[in-house]
Amino acid sequence: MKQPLIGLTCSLNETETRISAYRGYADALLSCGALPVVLPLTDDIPALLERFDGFVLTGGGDIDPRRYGQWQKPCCGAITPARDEMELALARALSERPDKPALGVCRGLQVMNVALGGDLYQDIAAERGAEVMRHRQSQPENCASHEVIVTMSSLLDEVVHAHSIEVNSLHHQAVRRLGAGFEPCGVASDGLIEAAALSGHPFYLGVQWHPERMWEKTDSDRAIFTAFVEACRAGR
Ligand SMILES: [Mn+2]
Repeated sequence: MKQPLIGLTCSLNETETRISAYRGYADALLSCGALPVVLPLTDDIPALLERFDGFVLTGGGDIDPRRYGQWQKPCCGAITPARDEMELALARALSERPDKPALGVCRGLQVMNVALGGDLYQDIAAERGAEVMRHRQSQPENCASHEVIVTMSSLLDEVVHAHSIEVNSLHHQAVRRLGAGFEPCGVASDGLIEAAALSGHPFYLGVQWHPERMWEKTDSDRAIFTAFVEACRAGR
């Protein structure tokens, strides 16, 4: 059986001397029969599309708000312009490639949304205040802290086969206005968008939580990686 080659976008450290990816992505993908590779920061997106069967836009820090038409507020966190540049170009290119599955995790969901023309809350607590619940959990990262209601017949529903799933929550930003064609497929009970998929694309899915920290013990999170790898194997 074909072992899909999966590119993982990298984090960049503060001194911009190291690229890395959280180990859970690699372990989850290996466990599903894929071969994950951490990508460099490059503007040669066509070369990546040529070689890799699918891509994970990984978690990380905040996107420069200028990328979505806002000035940076004090509540926004640290930004990494070089990473924004590469990931936004990749996410945009992937939106036009139905044969290349894309999975966005946390920042990755936000990158997908901004690439499609949407925008973000720079800080949920500062901009939405008391009307939303706590999305930066105090529990350990591999424990669920809130529910996500799954949109019936959405891609997420096809993947997890559930009306509701329990997820961890390690974010301070969130999708505000959705980009073109990006449709919500999971929402928290306070109404915040927790998952979205690009209509017309077989597998362009972003989730606001971190399945790479839960997949070993949570069926719905393991199912996300399994379905993604299956889509990469099929080249759809
Ligand atoms: Mn959340």
